[in-house]
Amino acid sequence: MTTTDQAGASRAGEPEAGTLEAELERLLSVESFDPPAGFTRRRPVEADAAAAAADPVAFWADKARELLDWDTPFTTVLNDANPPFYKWFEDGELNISANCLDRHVAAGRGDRVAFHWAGEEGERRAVTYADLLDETQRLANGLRSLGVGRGDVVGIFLPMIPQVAAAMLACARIGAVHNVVFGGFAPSAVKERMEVSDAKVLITVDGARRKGRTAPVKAAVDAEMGDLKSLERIVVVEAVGAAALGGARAPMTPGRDVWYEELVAAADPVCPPEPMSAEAPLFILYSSGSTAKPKGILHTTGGYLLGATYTYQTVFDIDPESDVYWCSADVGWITGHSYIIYGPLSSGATSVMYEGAPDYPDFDVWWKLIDEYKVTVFYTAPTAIRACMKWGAQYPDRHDLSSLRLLGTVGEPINPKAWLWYHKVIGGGRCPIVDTWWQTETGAIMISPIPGVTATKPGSATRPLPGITPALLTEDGQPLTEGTGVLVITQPWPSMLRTLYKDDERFVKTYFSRFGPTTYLVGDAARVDADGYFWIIGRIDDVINVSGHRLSTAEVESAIVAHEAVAEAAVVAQADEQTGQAIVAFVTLAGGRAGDDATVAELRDHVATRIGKLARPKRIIWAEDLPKTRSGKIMRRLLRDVAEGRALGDVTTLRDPTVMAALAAKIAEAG
Ligand code: 6R9
Repeated sequence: MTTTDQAGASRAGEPEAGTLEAELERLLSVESFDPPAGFTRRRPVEADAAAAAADPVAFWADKARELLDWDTPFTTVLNDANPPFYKWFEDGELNISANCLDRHVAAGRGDRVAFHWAGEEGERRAVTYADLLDETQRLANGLRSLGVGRGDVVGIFLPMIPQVAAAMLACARIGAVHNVVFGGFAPSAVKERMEVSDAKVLITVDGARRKGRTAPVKAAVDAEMGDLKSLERIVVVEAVGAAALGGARAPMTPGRDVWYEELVAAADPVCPPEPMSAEAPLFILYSSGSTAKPKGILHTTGGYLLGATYTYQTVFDIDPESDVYWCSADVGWITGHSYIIYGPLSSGATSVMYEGAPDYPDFDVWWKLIDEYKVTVFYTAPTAIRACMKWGAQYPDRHDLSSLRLLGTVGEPINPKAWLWYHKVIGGGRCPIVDTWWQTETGAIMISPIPGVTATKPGSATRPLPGITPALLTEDGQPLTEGTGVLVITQPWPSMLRTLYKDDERFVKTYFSRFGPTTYLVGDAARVDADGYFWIIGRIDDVINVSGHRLSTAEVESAIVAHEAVAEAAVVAQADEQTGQAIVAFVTLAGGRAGDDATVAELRDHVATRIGKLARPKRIIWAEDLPKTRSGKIMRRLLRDVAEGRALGDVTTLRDPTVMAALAAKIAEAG
């Protein structure tokens, strides 16, 4: 692969011929990409779409029998008597950890690697299915000895280490409900989530490493959690040890705290899996929503596992014999739950689990790991791809990425330029890209290309998967076959959320009141084109109305970042006397370049040529960095606040809270 560093390519808006930049510019005019000729599917899918279209409920029943092992077969498939409280496979019983572990070991595949774990300082560890089954059984018994049983909530606050998989599966084994909190959250956020979910036990770690430093997690947890009544016990993984914590092991409170390693070593190694009702709660996950109070999204056993397993195998076309899969998300997000833990393990696949950041010890660490483990399928987020673009193609170019056969993205709309960069620089032009649209609430991927089958259009998640029925409605609920509208799902699907934990009322109000109890309100706006392809525009509140024309922040952002000087952009609306709303763009330039008036004019012209004059940003604010949540989503709400001169709201959920102060200072300076 010969590519050129993009920084070398920019000359007054005209990329030099033969450079990567010129090639990306050229590709921006290509609307649709057929499945690459060299890509051969490993799993058949032909029959699924027709079967699902003919009878979705029967389709899901067939898949549930084919893909999952049941202790008690179900006789009813969907109970829709009391919408929106749907039940799937309700008289069936199964255990998720048995589906993820025992059945593979029983079939003689215990030696297969479940996780190739890569530590931040270069450590390597291979965890086989047999290893994980052993640890899961012991931990399950250990948790039982601490009084955890069916229906009890167990908090999990762990970094990306193999114990996090054992912790989740141990809960599933004994019917406990896990509540994983992203390891990057502050202990106060952990406390809030433990409190609202009545967690009885918390599994955490002595310390967590990040980019060469060690955070004393247990000490910080202690400082917050002290007075929490419901929390009876804390289990502590000794991941970093005394030396990394300044000489002393993590503080332990006698009678309450127990070392994970001691608990596991002392436990009975055999723990038969509990047969669970298909509708038994599996986990609660607090969503990174745009409102202040987090929503405790509740998923149950059978339908969730079916959704995760079916979509994992279909969308990532996984052959567990030969593929090496890597999802770079954190297990603390739904993507980690469904596509690091449950989908891959239920399928018996081999994954990479990486502890660290993409830019430590150097910007090429991801590509180094892909080369080392010969990763075949890689799944990441657009924001990460844009960061890699900013660092430059020289980092991936240092490594052999020819093992890759399929690439995926998730989390936000991907702008065509990042899509094309991913396609060319990482995928070498030969890997299909699956842009997967879904949510914490949906449990599993809903709209996505099927690799090898669906022609892709950069920026579109393409078409719904079999058995999934998205639709567009106008503001007043009229169906739209083409154009822009509010995205809904018209029929229940197995992996849908069942409720918000202990808050049925908010569940109904949030998702099933605007268009009635049988129509799921997604919260995103979308466009459907003449080919029936879905283009997710963004959250409903991210749509900007300029002079009566609806524009999406994502669309304008995409146009801005298509300019070769731009690394990243976020667009928000600002109230405007003339046009109702006006567009404000926060822009980070590539290569640390500083913005000037000429660049402002150039960017405005650029947007005008790409979308139209009315999409031109009224203001462009140069930003060294943009405010992002820890999962990498740009917090436009905060940008609206600074743009409109309001006091800064809560910035504690930001990955880097100082970003906002820097932006506010910049705006004050500009007057
Ligand atoms: C899986 C996940 C859900 C929201 C969703 C939408 C946005 C996710 C997307 C996408 C465009 C994609 N989103 N995937 N937008 N294209 N491929 O991210 O779950 O954290 O709950 O976020 O993310 O706005 O509504 P979650």
